[in-house]
Amino acid sequence: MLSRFAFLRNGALAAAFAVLMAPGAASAHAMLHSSDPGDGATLNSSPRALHLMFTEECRVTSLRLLDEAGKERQIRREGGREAASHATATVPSSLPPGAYRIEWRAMGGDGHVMSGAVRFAVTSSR
Ligand SMILES: [Cu+2]
Repeated sequence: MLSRFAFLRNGALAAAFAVLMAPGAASAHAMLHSSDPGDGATLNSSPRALHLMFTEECRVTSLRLLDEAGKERQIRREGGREAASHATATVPSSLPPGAYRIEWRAMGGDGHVMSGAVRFAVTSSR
């Protein structure tokens, strides 16, 4: 009986997922799904890398890290420039305490250009 309950529950999840993935939702263009550091995060040490995860594959055409003075900090993009659902950049030198902004720009599979920013703070560097 347990397996039957599991089957029913999976069926309900599949139905809920089908609603979420209905044509209206699926035709929406790619958006930022999540990031690391997350938007609004406060870190007690400099991040070694920045990760952006998108809701679908897109081509990230610009990825910049700015400090609170608006000065661009060096980061190094990882991986190729082909469409992907995530983008990663390493942070070669430790960031001093302060507020930072990751500014990104990407083109979705439907040709729409998206852009956004993720803000985070570093409270002490180690
Ligand atoms: Cu779009």
